[in-house]
Amino acid sequence: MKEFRLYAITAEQFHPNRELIEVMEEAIIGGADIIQLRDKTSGREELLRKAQALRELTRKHGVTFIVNDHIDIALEVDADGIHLGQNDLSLEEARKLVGNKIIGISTHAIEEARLAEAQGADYIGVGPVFRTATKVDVVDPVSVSYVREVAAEIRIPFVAIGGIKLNNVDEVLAAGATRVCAVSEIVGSDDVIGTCRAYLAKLGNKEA
Ligand code: 3NM
Repeated sequence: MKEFRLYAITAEQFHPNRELIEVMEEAIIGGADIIQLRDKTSGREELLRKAQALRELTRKHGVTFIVNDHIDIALEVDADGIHLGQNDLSLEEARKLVGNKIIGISTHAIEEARLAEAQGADYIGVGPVFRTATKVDVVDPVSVSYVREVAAEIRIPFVAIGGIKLNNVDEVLAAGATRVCAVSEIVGSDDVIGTCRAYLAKLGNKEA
Protein backbone atom coordinates (compact mmCIF):
# COMPACT_ATOMS: atom_id res chain seq x y z
CA MET A 1 0.00 0.00 0.00
CA LYS A 2 0.97 3.60 -0.46
CA GLU A 3 3.03 4.93 2.48
CA PHE A 4 1.16 7.01 5.05
CA ARG A 5 1.95 8.83 8.28
CA LEU A 6 -1.08 10.69 9.54
CA TYR A 7 -4.34 8.74 9.58
CA ALA A 8 -7.56 10.71 10.04
CA ILE A 9 -10.93 9.12 10.80
CA THR A 10 -14.34 10.74 10.48
CA ALA A 11 -16.26 11.43 13.69
CA GLU A 12 -19.00 13.94 13.00
CA GLN A 13 -20.06 14.17 16.65
CA PHE A 14 -16.95 16.32 17.21
CA HIS A 15 -17.94 18.98 14.65
CA PRO A 16 -21.73 19.30 14.90
CA ASN A 17 -21.79 22.62 13.08
CA ARG A 18 -19.45 21.81 10.25
CA GLU A 19 -19.80 19.71 7.12
CA LEU A 20 -18.03 16.36 6.96
CA ILE A 21 -16.38 17.03 3.63
CA GLU A 22 -15.14 20.46 4.63
CA VAL A 23 -13.50 19.11 7.80
CA MET A 24 -11.92 16.13 6.05
CA GLU A 25 -10.63 18.32 3.24
CA GLU A 26 -8.91 20.50 5.83
CA ALA A 27 -7.34 17.39 7.35
CA ILE A 28 -5.98 16.46 3.92
CA ILE A 29 -4.71 19.98 3.29
CA GLY A 30 -2.98 19.79 6.68
CA GLY A 31 -1.26 16.60 5.56
CA ALA A 32 -3.44 13.62 6.54
CA ASP A 33 -2.59 11.03 3.91
CA ILE A 34 -5.17 8.36 4.70
CA ILE A 35 -8.84 8.95 5.50
CA GLN A 36 -11.27 6.46 6.99
CA LEU A 37 -15.04 6.74 6.93
CA ARG A 38 -16.21 5.48 10.31
CA ASP A 39 -19.89 5.99 11.07
CA LYS A 40 -21.82 3.73 13.40
CA THR A 41 -25.15 5.57 13.20
CA SER A 42 -26.09 6.43 9.61
CA GLY A 43 -28.35 4.20 7.55
CA ARG A 44 -27.08 2.61 4.36
CA GLU A 45 -28.20 5.33 1.96
CA GLU A 46 -26.61 8.08 4.00
CA LEU A 47 -23.44 6.08 4.47
CA LEU A 48 -23.21 5.47 0.75
CA ARG A 49 -23.65 9.18 0.05
CA LYS A 50 -20.84 10.03 2.50
CA ALA A 51 -18.61 7.33 1.06
CA GLN A 52 -19.15 8.64 -2.47
CA ALA A 53 -18.34 12.20 -1.41
CA LEU A 54 -15.21 11.11 0.45
CA ARG A 55 -14.12 8.95 -2.48
CA GLU A 56 -14.37 11.97 -4.75
CA LEU A 57 -12.48 14.16 -2.26
CA THR A 58 -9.67 11.68 -1.62
CA ARG A 59 -9.26 10.98 -5.32
CA LYS A 60 -8.99 14.70 -6.03
CA HIS A 61 -6.17 14.96 -3.48
CA GLY A 62 -4.54 11.60 -4.21
CA VAL A 63 -4.90 10.24 -0.67
CA THR A 64 -5.92 6.73 0.40
CA PHE A 65 -9.57 6.12 1.30
CA ILE A 66 -10.65 3.35 3.68
CA VAL A 67 -14.18 2.37 4.75
CA ASN A 68 -14.74 0.95 8.22
CA ASP A 69 -16.76 -2.29 8.42
CA HIS A 70 -18.93 -1.96 5.31
CA ILE A 71 -17.25 -4.02 2.61
CA ASP A 72 -20.22 -3.64 0.27
CA ILE A 73 -19.99 0.14 0.43
CA ALA A 74 -16.20 0.06 0.01
CA LEU A 75 -16.66 -1.99 -3.16
CA GLU A 76 -19.52 0.11 -4.45
CA VAL A 77 -17.58 3.39 -4.26
CA ASP A 78 -14.24 1.77 -5.18
CA ALA A 79 -12.53 2.73 -1.91
CA ASP A 80 -8.86 1.78 -1.61
CA GLY A 81 -9.57 -0.54 1.27
CA ILE A 82 -11.49 -1.57 4.35
CA HIS A 83 -10.85 -1.56 8.07
CA LEU A 84 -12.02 -4.40 10.29
CA GLY A 85 -12.42 -4.87 14.03
CA GLN A 86 -11.51 -8.06 15.89
CA ASN A 87 -15.16 -9.13 15.91
CA ASP A 88 -15.87 -8.50 12.24
CA LEU A 89 -15.42 -10.85 9.32
CA SER A 90 -12.18 -12.86 9.30
CA LEU A 91 -9.25 -11.65 7.22
CA GLU A 92 -9.55 -14.70 5.01
CA GLU A 93 -13.21 -14.02 4.22
CA ALA A 94 -12.56 -10.31 3.75
CA ARG A 95 -9.70 -11.03 1.34
CA LYS A 96 -11.99 -13.14 -0.82
CA LEU A 97 -14.39 -10.23 -1.10
CA VAL A 98 -11.99 -7.32 -1.65
CA GLY A 99 -9.23 -8.95 -3.70
CA ASN A 100 -6.12 -6.84 -3.59
CA LYS A 101 -7.65 -3.82 -1.89
CA ILE A 102 -6.09 -2.74 1.41
CA ILE A 103 -7.26 -4.56 4.54
CA GLY A 104 -6.52 -3.05 7.92
CA ILE A 105 -7.51 -4.51 11.27
CA SER A 106 -7.57 -3.15 14.81
CA THR A 107 -5.38 -5.06 17.26
CA HIS A 108 -5.13 -4.70 21.02
CA ALA A 109 -2.52 -7.34 21.93
CA ILE A 110 0.60 -8.80 20.33
CA GLU A 111 -1.11 -12.15 19.60
CA GLU A 112 -3.69 -10.33 17.50
CA ALA A 113 -0.96 -8.42 15.70
CA ARG A 114 0.92 -11.64 14.90
CA LEU A 115 -2.21 -13.28 13.60
CA ALA A 116 -3.11 -10.27 11.45
CA GLU A 117 0.35 -10.27 9.91
CA ALA A 118 0.27 -14.03 9.29
CA GLN A 119 -3.17 -13.80 7.71
CA GLY A 120 -2.18 -11.12 5.24
CA ALA A 121 -3.42 -7.82 6.69
CA ASP A 122 -1.90 -4.82 4.90
CA TYR A 123 -1.67 -2.77 8.08
CA ILE A 124 -2.81 -2.95 11.69
CA GLY A 125 -4.18 -0.47 14.20
CA VAL A 126 -2.39 -0.58 17.56
CA GLY A 127 -4.42 0.70 20.46
CA PRO A 128 -6.06 2.21 22.27
CA VAL A 129 -2.74 3.58 23.47
CA PHE A 130 -4.42 5.98 25.90
CA ARG A 131 -7.97 6.33 27.18
CA THR A 132 -10.40 7.37 24.45
CA ALA A 133 -14.01 8.50 24.51
CA THR A 134 -14.35 8.15 20.73
CA LYS A 135 -14.74 4.36 20.55
CA VAL A 136 -17.27 3.11 23.04
CA ASP A 137 -16.79 -0.65 22.97
CA VAL A 138 -13.01 -0.63 23.13
CA VAL A 139 -10.72 -2.51 25.52
CA ASP A 140 -8.77 -0.74 28.28
CA PRO A 141 -5.74 1.30 27.18
CA VAL A 142 -2.82 -0.86 26.07
CA SER A 143 -0.21 1.85 26.80
CA VAL A 144 2.95 2.62 24.85
CA SER A 145 4.39 -0.74 25.87
CA TYR A 146 2.18 -2.42 23.25
CA VAL A 147 3.47 0.06 20.65
CA ARG A 148 7.01 -0.91 21.66
CA GLU A 149 6.26 -4.64 21.26
CA VAL A 150 4.74 -4.17 17.82
CA ALA A 151 7.58 -1.91 16.66
CA ALA A 152 10.09 -4.56 17.67
CA GLU A 153 8.38 -7.51 16.06
CA ILE A 154 5.76 -6.75 13.42
CA ARG A 155 6.90 -6.06 9.86
CA ILE A 156 3.69 -4.80 8.23
CA PRO A 157 2.82 -1.10 8.70
CA PHE A 158 1.16 -0.24 11.97
CA VAL A 159 -0.66 2.87 13.09
CA ALA A 160 -0.91 3.84 16.76
CA ILE A 161 -4.39 4.99 17.80
CA GLY A 162 -6.48 5.91 20.80
CA GLY A 163 -6.31 9.06 22.90
CA ILE A 164 -3.34 10.37 20.94
CA LYS A 165 -3.13 14.15 21.32
CA LEU A 166 -0.51 16.70 20.37
CA ASN A 167 0.60 16.75 23.99
CA ASN A 168 1.27 13.00 24.26
CA VAL A 169 2.21 11.95 20.71
CA ASP A 170 5.92 12.31 21.51
CA GLU A 171 5.65 9.35 23.91
CA VAL A 172 4.06 7.26 21.16
CA LEU A 173 6.80 8.16 18.69
CA ALA A 174 9.47 7.44 21.28
CA ALA A 175 7.99 3.94 21.65
CA GLY A 176 8.60 3.29 17.96
CA ALA A 177 5.48 4.42 16.10
CA THR A 178 6.05 6.12 12.75
CA ARG A 179 2.37 6.50 11.87
CA VAL A 180 -0.36 7.84 14.10
CA CYS A 181 -4.09 8.24 14.02
CA ALA A 182 -5.88 10.92 15.99
CA VAL A 183 -9.63 11.30 15.73
CA SER A 184 -11.10 13.82 18.18
CA GLU A 185 -7.92 15.90 18.31
CA ILE A 186 -8.07 16.45 14.54
CA VAL A 187 -11.74 16.65 13.59
CA GLY A 188 -12.76 18.40 16.81
CA SER A 189 -10.14 21.10 16.43
CA ASP A 190 -10.91 24.74 15.68
CA ASP A 191 -7.86 24.62 13.43
CA VAL A 192 -7.89 21.28 11.66
CA ILE A 193 -5.17 22.23 9.17
CA GLY A 194 -2.84 23.55 11.88
CA THR A 195 -3.42 20.50 14.07
CA CYS A 196 -2.50 18.11 11.26
CA ARG A 197 0.59 20.16 10.43
CA ALA A 198 1.64 20.04 14.08
CA TYR A 199 1.39 16.22 14.09
CA LEU A 200 3.38 16.02 10.89
CA ALA A 201 6.08 18.28 12.24
CA LYS A 202 6.54 15.74 15.05
CA LEU A 203 6.25 12.73 12.71
CA GLY A 204 8.61 14.34 10.24
CA ASN A 205 11.58 13.64 12.45
CA LYS A 206 10.93 9.90 12.30
CA GLU A 207 11.87 7.36 9.64
CA ALA A 208 8.74 5.70 8.21
N1 3NM B 1 -10.05 2.58 17.34
P1 3NM B 1 -9.40 9.41 19.58
S1 3NM B 1 -9.29 3.73 19.42
C1 3NM B 1 -11.53 4.23 16.20
O1 3NM B 1 -7.86 1.11 19.72
C2 3NM B 1 -10.64 3.81 17.28
O2 3NM B 1 -8.73 0.20 17.97
C3 3NM B 1 -9.31 2.39 18.41
O3 3NM B 1 -10.16 8.22 18.83
C4 3NM B 1 -8.58 1.14 18.73
O4 3NM B 1 -8.20 9.75 18.75
C5 3NM B 1 -10.31 4.58 18.39
O5 3NM B 1 -10.41 10.52 19.56
C6 3NM B 1 -10.77 5.97 18.63
O6 3NM B 1 -9.08 8.93 20.94
C7 3NM B 1 -9.65 6.95 18.69
